[in-house]
Amino acid sequence: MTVKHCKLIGVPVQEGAGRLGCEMGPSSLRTAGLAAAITGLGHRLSDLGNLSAPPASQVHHPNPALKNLPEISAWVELLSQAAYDASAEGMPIFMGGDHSIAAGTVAGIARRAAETGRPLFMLWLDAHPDFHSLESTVSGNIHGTPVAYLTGQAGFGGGLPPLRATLDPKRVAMLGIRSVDPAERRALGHCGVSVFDMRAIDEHGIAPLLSRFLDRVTAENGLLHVSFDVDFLDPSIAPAVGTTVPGGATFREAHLVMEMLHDSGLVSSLDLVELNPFLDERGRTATLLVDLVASLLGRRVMDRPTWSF
Ligand code: 4U7
Ligand code: MN
Ligand code: MN
Ligand code: MN
Repeated sequence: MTVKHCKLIGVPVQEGAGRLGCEMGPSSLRTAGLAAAITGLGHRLSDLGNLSAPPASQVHHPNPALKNLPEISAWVELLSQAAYDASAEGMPIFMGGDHSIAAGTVAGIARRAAETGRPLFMLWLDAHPDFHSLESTVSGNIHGTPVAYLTGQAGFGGGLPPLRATLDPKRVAMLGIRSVDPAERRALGHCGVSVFDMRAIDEHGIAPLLSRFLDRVTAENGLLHVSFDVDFLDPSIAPAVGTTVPGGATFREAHLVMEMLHDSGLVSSLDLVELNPFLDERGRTATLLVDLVASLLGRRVMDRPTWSF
């Protein structure tokens, strides 16, 4: 197994979500034993601590529904520099925080990738596509917008910082999608993102969908960022999330995704977002996330193959 240098970066942001609590995500993941799970697999670990909230930016946007735009805009600016710096070496793991943090983490990673000349791919594991613009969002919760921002869609000018490098929507795959707003559906219809919704998973199984995407990353010698929203998982196994949507990924589907990602050797950075410890039941969601990260980093039952047909 390849030894990785994992860098934990806590990002206590909750202003992008509709309710309080995601700020405690990094603490909950540490309490559930994330560091020990990583070092126990033989990897090197640096816990870089939590980033501190920057002063709010002076930004204005005509959509009156938007919540906490000056705070989130400042976080995105700070995070894109932090992610750029952290991605010079090793594998950054961003512990959110709500999903608005991806607007910053992936912006920084994309800038780094552009400099290295390798194409950046992104796997978006979520119940939601988070494909609103600042203009189309109805809830005004900015955690519903990062993918549209990162792929350079219109409707962010004057609100979030300009991107130094955008992500090619054709290099984005989404898995687990089951709640899409009308404006998102329209925008996704013609932009090139691969949306594997729950129906696709039911019909084809999660493995062939994922392996086709991973083959593309391999063929282009790409880097792969994984953005893991807790609501990708079914709420029956992961209750600690503000936006529960029934019919999510099962325990085994989620582990299989992580195991396949491990075997691909492609993952270069990771977000763990939307964990709301205030809504958890005796830490079970945080513990599940730690176990999923362990699968991503090489924990396995047996060394394959130990069977044949
Ligand atoms: B998450 C929503 F209306 N689309 O815009 C919105 F359904 O990071 C949800 O994926 C956004 O959890 C969910 O508020 C953002 C809603
Ligand atoms: Mn999300
Ligand atoms: Mn979601
Ligand atoms: Mn959510």
